[in-house]
Amino acid sequence: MTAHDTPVDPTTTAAWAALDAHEEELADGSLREWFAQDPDRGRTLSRQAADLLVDLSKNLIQPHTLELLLQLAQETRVLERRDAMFAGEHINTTEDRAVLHTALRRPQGSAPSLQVDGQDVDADVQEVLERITAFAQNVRSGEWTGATGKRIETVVNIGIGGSDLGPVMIYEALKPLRADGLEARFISNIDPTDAYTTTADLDPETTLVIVASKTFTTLETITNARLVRTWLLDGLRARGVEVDEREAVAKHFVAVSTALDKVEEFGIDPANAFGFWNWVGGRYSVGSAIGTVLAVVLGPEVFRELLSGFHAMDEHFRTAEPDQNVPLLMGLLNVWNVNFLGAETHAVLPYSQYLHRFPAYLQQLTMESNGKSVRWDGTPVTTDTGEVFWGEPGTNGQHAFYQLIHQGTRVIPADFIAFATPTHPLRDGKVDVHELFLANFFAQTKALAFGKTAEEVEAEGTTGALVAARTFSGDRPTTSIMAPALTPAVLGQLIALYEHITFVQGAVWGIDSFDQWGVELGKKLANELAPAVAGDEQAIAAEDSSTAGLIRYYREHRA
Ligand code: G6Q
Repeated sequence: MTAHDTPVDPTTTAAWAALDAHEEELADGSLREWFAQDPDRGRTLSRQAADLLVDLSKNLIQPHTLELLLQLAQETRVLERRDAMFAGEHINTTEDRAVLHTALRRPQGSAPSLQVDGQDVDADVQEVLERITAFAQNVRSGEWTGATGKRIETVVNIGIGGSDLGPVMIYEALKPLRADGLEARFISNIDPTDAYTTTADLDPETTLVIVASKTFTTLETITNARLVRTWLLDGLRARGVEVDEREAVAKHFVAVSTALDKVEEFGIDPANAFGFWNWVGGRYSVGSAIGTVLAVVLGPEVFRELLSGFHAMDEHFRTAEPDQNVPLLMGLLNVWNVNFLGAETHAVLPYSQYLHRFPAYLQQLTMESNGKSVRWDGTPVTTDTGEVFWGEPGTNGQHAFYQLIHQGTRVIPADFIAFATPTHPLRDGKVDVHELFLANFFAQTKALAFGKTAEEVEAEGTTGALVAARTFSGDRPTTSIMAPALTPAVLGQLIALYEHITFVQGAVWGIDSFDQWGVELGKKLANELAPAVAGDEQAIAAEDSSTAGLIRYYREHRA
């Protein structure tokens, strides 16, 4: 396959027609029936991918559904596209780029080495990784100091979107592993509140700033970087430090970017910059130098363990047989849920407080990748694409929006994620609180699958109209994902799992999951509106009546 081949229209395949007919047959069945008919269903529909156990059995599928979905994958040439991605073909057609986040995770010495567009990708990756490792060690050991000779205590990462969400999510997830006396903070929003509140209580003498921007032109990031540079220089001066600006910036600012020329223009010494490459998409970049903040605060060994987890899932996706290939099956299952069962959203519900930013991270990964209406050859898509991803950690969600998942009118497939070993094994008297927590996980997935019939409600003594209100239809699809513990490697596996699920969906739908023209538009428009917002009457008058009215409101009411 070449990356520019016309995508196969999935709706014209034999598998699609068969899935349509199959969906009608299945509509008469139920999870209660299917579990009763096949007492081994839980096992036959479970799979293992690296350290993850993935139980698909509480989805609205029969084993034959998976066969038909795999046929759909074959007819839409998903695995050929996967191989093209791993080989470095330019499958990001609208930007004419290779898509090689998987190369960031290849272990040192992988053979044969990966050559793409005339570059030894493996050598490039290892070189940057070694520089990051050395830098992280210097900061952690105290060898690297601020301008006044004090060791670094806080690393502030300034970035947005793909240059923020991954690092924040992973930092939050692995916080227990951070070094004593070293913390990370993140500034992303151009709302000045973000820069202000994040730096308000920091000591500039012990603060190191990482400006993370692939393009180094993003308005939010460059503005925030300038704000923090001013904060830093003013702060040092206020302490009576004689500031040589260049020297102070060199000691307190490093950069991560693919545009090293722009880094220099900003005033950061290129010797303090870590590069990556245009074949790493922003939302796929946390395994690149974008993860430098993690290598510093969590440690380079933790960062490498994370990469090894990513790689384990990459290898699973690249080599596992289709019927055992978890990202392939889960991606196809999402297609089934969206295109055949009519799901419009997908909940991700981690039973781990440390994963509280995981749904937000996945929102960018999945929705920026597959929120598209045209295919990679510019023709319109032929069916619904990208569902809305959302979620919150359990059990908090149970006391809020789960009501709609249990008894609402919409089908909401949900992924439940949990870990056997707690990070903090607390007891409440004799009760192991983690067991209480997991009991909720098991209870919810069970209730969603099997519901509660009117007879069961009546048997408890309920009568009249209340019976209907207390009845649960069941047949609400869920996937359960379990792992031994939330280690860096397991987290890497989980992230790569969702990356590849997203890839599979995009490949079936024929879309370029690696561009983001919708984001580019927003970046451009905000810059264009700046004169009007600043009060240029002619510019305001040129706007539509709604935008002009809102800008005038702002100008009149600003205190
Ligand atoms: C990700 C998107 C987008 C990007 C941000 C930041 O895939 O392209 O979220 O990461 O807009 O861009 P920079 O890293 O270039 O500042």
